[in-house]
Amino acid sequence: MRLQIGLAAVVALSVTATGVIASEEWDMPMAYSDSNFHTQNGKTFAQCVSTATGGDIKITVHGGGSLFKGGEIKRAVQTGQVQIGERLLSSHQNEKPIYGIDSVPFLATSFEASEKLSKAVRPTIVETLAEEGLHYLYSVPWPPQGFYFNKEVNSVSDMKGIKFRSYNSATARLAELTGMVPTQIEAAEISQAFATGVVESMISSGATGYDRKLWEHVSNFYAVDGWLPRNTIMVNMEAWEDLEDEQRNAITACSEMAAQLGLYRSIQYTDFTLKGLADGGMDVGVANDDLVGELKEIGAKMTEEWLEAAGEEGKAVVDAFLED
Ligand code: PCA
Repeated sequence: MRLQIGLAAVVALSVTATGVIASEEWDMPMAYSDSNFHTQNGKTFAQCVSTATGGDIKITVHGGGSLFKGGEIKRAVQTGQVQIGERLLSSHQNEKPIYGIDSVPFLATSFEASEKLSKAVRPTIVETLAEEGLHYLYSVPWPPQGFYFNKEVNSVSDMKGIKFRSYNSATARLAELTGMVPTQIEAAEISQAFATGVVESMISSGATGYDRKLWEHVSNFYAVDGWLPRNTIMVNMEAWEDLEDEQRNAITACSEMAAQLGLYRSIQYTDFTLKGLADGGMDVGVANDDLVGELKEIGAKMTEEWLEAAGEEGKAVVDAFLED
């Protein structure tokens, strides 16, 4: 008799549990083209979550800015229009300077350094995002940044007056300090902006130039390895808190997997896409030492400006990163 009661209790409990674990369908806007490794990685993450939760949480990835454009994604997640999304966090540096730490020129210039900086800043970013109603899941670096020009460029003076595509306030500032004229344009709109002559130059990864077939518009790529900006995947805090512990654990495990896989994909994509630019007909090389020297001076000025904006909090992270 006692045993029967026990069994009944177990059954009731699992029914209740099944009742509580409602199935969720989440939309995940991403700003970059479907073929891009970030988007592919987001799809792997979504698949992992679906598998790990036995299909209870289904995430639909919307690539190429098709659901929300890059600039709208953070807000869409914050306001609960979607539950999850990916954003280049440095584009929100004007809201919170700490978000721009990965775009400080010449601070972290390799994949290894990018990972180290990301680890050092993570607690601060987690906290800052939480204050904004967002839960941090993981971030993935873009390949190192280099310049695209439609002519040979050997010094900063060669850049004067060039119409430059920026993607965050750091790239706009870099343009100003090199005498170029910046216009902020999302990656999804790059091809059109170059085709119509709105811009004629940019700094980005080989990956984005390859995705957008930049060889149709420009002739030269100069590797500078200025920095490696990162895309961050974040969840609306209420949606996150509404989940069961087991579901959060499953998503956290998939996030860790996706972070590692994304890093690997980014490294792989670096040489592949630089070769792709060359195959497309571009002159792909490394910026000369004089030019790099001039850019580093500008970088030092921008580092100072960023440290001033980011205050004690930013300085503590940079110090920890440099000491490690
Ligand atoms: N591609 C993105 C950000 C950095 C990168 O490599 C872009 O150009 O918008």
